[in-house]
Amino acid sequence: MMNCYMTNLPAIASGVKRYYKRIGKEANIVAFGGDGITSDAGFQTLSGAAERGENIIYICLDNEAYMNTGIQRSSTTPFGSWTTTTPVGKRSRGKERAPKYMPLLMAFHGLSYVATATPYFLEDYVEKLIKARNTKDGMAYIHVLAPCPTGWCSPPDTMLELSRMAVETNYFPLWEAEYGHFRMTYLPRKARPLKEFTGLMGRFSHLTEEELGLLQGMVDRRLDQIMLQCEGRKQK
Ligand SMILES: Cc1ncc(C[n+]2csc(CCOP(=O)(O)OP(=O)(O)O)c2C)c(N)n1
Repeated sequence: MMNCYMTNLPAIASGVKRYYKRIGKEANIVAFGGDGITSDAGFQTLSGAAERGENIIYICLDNEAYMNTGIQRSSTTPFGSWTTTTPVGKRSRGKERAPKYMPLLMAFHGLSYVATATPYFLEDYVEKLIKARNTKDGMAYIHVLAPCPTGWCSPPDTMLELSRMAVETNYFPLWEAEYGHFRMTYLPRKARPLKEFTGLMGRFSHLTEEELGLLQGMVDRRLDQIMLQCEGRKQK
């Protein structure tokens, strides 16, 4: 176990892996980073390590804001969400921008393995961890939606429900890409209305029907982008 600066987690993990290789030891090196590290402060070193094909397992625990410094917005904070730096009041209605979708960005680096996961779908997550562990020829990246009741303004016991509803509403689709071959690992038979997810949290409670519609549009477009990758495979 080793701690490092936010900006250089992927570089440190790469170095540790290379050291073990040099002394002839097989070791799985697992890097855990928040969404702030992954999508903002450490994005450059992560992209570099991915492009070099470093044989590490990188797990992003995405709670959609910089939580331990006081709930500031990150690149993955969703549109409309309240955070302390995207307040809700007369002049601001939460985050104005769409989030950066890290898992697809990482897949487009040409990684050996990329997957999304969330704690409610635990068996799905475990299978993905096993595939990541078995990846011996490049980076394995797993993007985990890690609900944070404190930062999302919901009761403390709602963590698993948030995790479940994020998937059932298609807010957070579960998929994997093995060597560029995309596959949905779970697809709700009939998606639940987005409100059943957003309504569980105070961070979205100010949204009007119109704003919710905009967020729904972003959710739909993201799913379309993922499905396009899966279908591209079928056509071959
Ligand atoms: C180079 C650097 N800049 C700033 C900080 C201060 N800092 C510590 S934790 C943190 C927020 C991390 O957010 P995230 O990666 O999303 O993880 P979370 O707290 O949400 O789990 C920041 C800015 C730091 N440790 N190192």
